[in-house]
Amino acid sequence: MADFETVTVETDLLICGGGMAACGAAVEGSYWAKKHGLKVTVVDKAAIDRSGAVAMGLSAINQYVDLNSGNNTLRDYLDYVRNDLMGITREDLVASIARHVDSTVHLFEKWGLPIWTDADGKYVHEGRWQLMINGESYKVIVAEAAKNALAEADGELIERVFITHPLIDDGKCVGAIGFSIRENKVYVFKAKATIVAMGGAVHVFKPRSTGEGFGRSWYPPFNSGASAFFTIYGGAEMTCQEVRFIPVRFKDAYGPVGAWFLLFKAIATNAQGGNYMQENVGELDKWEPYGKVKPRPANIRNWLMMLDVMDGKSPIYMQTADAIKAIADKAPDEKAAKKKLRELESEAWEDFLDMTISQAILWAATNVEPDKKPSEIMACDPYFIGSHSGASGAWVSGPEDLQNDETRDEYFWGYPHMTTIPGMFAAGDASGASSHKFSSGSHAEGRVAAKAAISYIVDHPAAPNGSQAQIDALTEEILRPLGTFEQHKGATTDPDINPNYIRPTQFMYRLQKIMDEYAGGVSSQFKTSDKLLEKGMELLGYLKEDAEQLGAENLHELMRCWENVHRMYQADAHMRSILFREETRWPGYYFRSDKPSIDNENWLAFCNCTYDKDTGEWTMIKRPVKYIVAEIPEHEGEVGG
Ligand code: SFD
Ligand code: AMP
Repeated sequence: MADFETVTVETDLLICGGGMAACGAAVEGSYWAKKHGLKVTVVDKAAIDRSGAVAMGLSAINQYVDLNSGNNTLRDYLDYVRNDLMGITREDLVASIARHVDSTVHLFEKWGLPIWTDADGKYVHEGRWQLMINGESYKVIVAEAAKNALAEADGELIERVFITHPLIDDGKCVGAIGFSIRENKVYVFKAKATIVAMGGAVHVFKPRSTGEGFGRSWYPPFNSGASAFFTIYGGAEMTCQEVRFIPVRFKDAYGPVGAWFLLFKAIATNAQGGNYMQENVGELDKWEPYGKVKPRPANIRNWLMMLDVMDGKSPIYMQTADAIKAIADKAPDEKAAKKKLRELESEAWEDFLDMTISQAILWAATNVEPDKKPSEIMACDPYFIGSHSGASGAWVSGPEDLQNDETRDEYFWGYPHMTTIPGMFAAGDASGASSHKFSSGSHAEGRVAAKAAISYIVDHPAAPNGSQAQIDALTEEILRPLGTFEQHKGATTDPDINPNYIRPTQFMYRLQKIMDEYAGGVSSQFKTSDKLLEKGMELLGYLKEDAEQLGAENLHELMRCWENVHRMYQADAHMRSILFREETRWPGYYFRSDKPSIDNENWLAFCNCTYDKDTGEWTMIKRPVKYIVAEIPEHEGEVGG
């Protein structure tokens, strides 16, 4: 095996990831770091101009609370999120983000993001909380602002370095370790505070798109659970690991549906033309009180559709043509109607060209003209994305001013958005129980976390000392797959078939098969049970043993190895949490056939867990759900506000 050089980076604030949350943290963190003469370092596995979930762009900003208009209050947004997650949410965290998100959106516009405006110059809303944008270059614009802020504060950006593990010293987070995916270098980051912002996890479950379409997914396959593993392995308390997100998407190329349901006011029907949201309304009685709220929670919308699918009433269609016609028919005359039709057709295509290009390609490949015929939609494979309508992530402290006597002891421990490990903060998909933050809210959460991390550093100025023994042990473990492959590659004529090692793709297929069949994946119609989960966890145990035998031919494969180890820990936390929560609370996300109903009496609670890396033991913890009752102090501030 080639020799590896070790590069040690000493910094004050380390930001792991270069996506939406990290870019927010870089901008805000650099502002406060400059004031205190501190250094900020951002590290990403890719190039941040086009990295993470927003790499391809987006066609909407899904969190804009519009507080200044007087149309909405923070309380309105909290009620929306609490109901959409069937009661399980940290209102203090949702409020902490929601009171800053509008200012973040205004910054995006100042930095050059085209937000649609109407004839009066007002933002065009996709829905009550969502704005339409021309977002193909969204990430490039946000990354540029982050880079400028870093440069202005003498910070640094390190790209193409894959973070694998946290460095922990005496129960505190003192940095991170990883390796370059371009050169034979191990990177050791020593930091006084670290923000985890490496996104969520995809491909833990077998995707619907297999074979030639394997790479297709809605959430990006290159977000592979690094945040979850970093916090789990560091010993941080995790929350809502059972709350996966299953988005309904245009079939086989994963185009989002929000613009169609909200902006185009389209309806979806079963193959017989039946509107399942109306025809299955009786089912809602079973999921009180959340089944009856409006808008129906995202999982309930899924569930009513799945009932028709299980009844053999597929395909399910998004009635795009009817929706476009209904809007065009409102035009004053035929000429205006024709013009409106062309406008709508281009908006329909742009919706995907700005965000999920493969959907536009598949539409073209299957002669779809959205103004002429409907398109199939379906429920996707499960994702772990705490920033959308899922909730999985690390358990973090709320801001002090949003606590009350009920919540303070449970939800506040010193620094907003800090995990239970001192010096380790989390934002975006990395932090849990604060759903519906999306791209803008993740950026805002990164800002809040960075400001808090700088205060933590000012209060704890001592230089971090990651133990050399820990660094050496982790370096050996990180590089081991390269040695394993090198040592055994000659044992067979086909490098893929070798009794001495398992290659990362084979490892991932095995993980996905276990999750798909035992933890309620696509092929088991999202259903599982205690017996299935227990068997799945037994098989996951063997996979964990086999992880010792991972083999990597080069740096790219080494990254694939660690992506899959990260996915495996996300899978483990997921199965344990579904088993721990003895009810079905999110039909449409997963259904426990041994516990088929919601139990608000016993399970209106958070399902948390911790992992001890030294013993390999998991501990499950039940935490109370407490809501904010008092009037919520609003706070609108520019960077540094
Ligand atoms: O409608 C490592 N999202 C949407 N949000 C919106 O506001 N509007 C939309 O229209 C949205 N739509 C949408 C969305 C996402 C996707 C994929 C599609 C459509 C197709 C959601 C947002 O994108 C999402 O909420 C935020 O991006 C989450 O932000 P954050 O920061 O938690 O994750 P990230 O941006 O993916 O960044 C993660 C970064 O980490 C890096 N990384 N770096 C080093 N080492 C490792 N081991 C790492 N692992 C990962 C990544 O490279 C990345 O830079 S709609 O469909 O929902
Ligand atoms: P999606 O395209 O599914 O990611 O949704 C984008 C945004 O629209 C998210 O905020 C969703 O919660 C919201 N949304 C999508 N479909 C509906 C619907 N049928 N009713 C209300 N909100 C929706």
